Amino acid sequence: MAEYTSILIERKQRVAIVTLNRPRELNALNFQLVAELATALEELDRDEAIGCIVLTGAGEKAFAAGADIKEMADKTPIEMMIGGFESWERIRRIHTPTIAAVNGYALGGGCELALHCDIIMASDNARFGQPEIQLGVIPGAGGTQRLARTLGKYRTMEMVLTGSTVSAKELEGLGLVNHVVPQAELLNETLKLADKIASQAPIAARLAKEAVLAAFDTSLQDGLEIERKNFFLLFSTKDMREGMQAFIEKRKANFQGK
Ligand code: CO8
Repeated sequence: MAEYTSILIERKQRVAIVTLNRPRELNALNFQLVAELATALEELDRDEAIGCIVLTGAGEKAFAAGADIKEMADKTPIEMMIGGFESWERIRRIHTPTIAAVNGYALGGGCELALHCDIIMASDNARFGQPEIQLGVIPGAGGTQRLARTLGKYRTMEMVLTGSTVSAKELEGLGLVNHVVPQAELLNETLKLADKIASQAPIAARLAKEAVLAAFDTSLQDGLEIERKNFFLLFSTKDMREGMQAFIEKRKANFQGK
């Protein structure tokens, strides 16, 4: 693995835990951190031993309190454009299932990073928000689009136009957070879910993720087409033979990722 200064990586069997590690700045996302994160996620994505990636923040206060305002404050539009925004596109293209374990504030780019993940677990003290409007800007890493697709127009407008934060509990009810758990149990509960995902047939998990994400990018017809093609494609895998044979023989499947 490459050397990283702003993130930590830990492996637990088939699960990788990536921790945003700038706790004194509430894990504010400077350009270096986001670039490191993109590189690390790509490395883990290529690693066949990893079946699920958990993303969390160091400390008890924040997942990430947004883009680093001190770094951004005197930037020009061109500097913002060439400063590394493509890292977000790289994060978006990760095939391995990802889970955000949101352990406190997920604000601005921090909320958007959680929204890049496939599942969002949150501690009971977690708060989400897009406070950019209070800084004279708007979300820039997908917040307006991903929130609108999940929460609908009206709740999204309220969040984006006021910058007010919303509790994890409320967002659980609105379908944006999968489960809210006490902070002390967040990582363990997330790892249980991650283990379960990582124990599935890996190619099926990737193609399932791709098919679900297609629902956000394509028409229903195109999405159905992608699902069907992925479904047929899986009949070329050894894991599909193994999964069905194991069912017939009433034993646990032993998936190999082939
Ligand atoms: N950037 C830089 N430093 C930060 C940030 C941030 N986003 N958030 C917190 N910090 C720093 C504080 O400056 C402080 O440092 P210091 O001790 O040196 O003064 C330290 O972290 C602790 O923070 P606070 O003292 O403020 O802690 P509080 O508990 O009083 O408050 C809050 C916690 C409410 C989270 C508060 O820190 C806050 O409001 N933070 C800013 C939240 C925000 O506005 N986020 C949006 C940023 S804009 C954005 O995300 C645009 C996204 C565009 C795409 C992504 C590109 C990467």
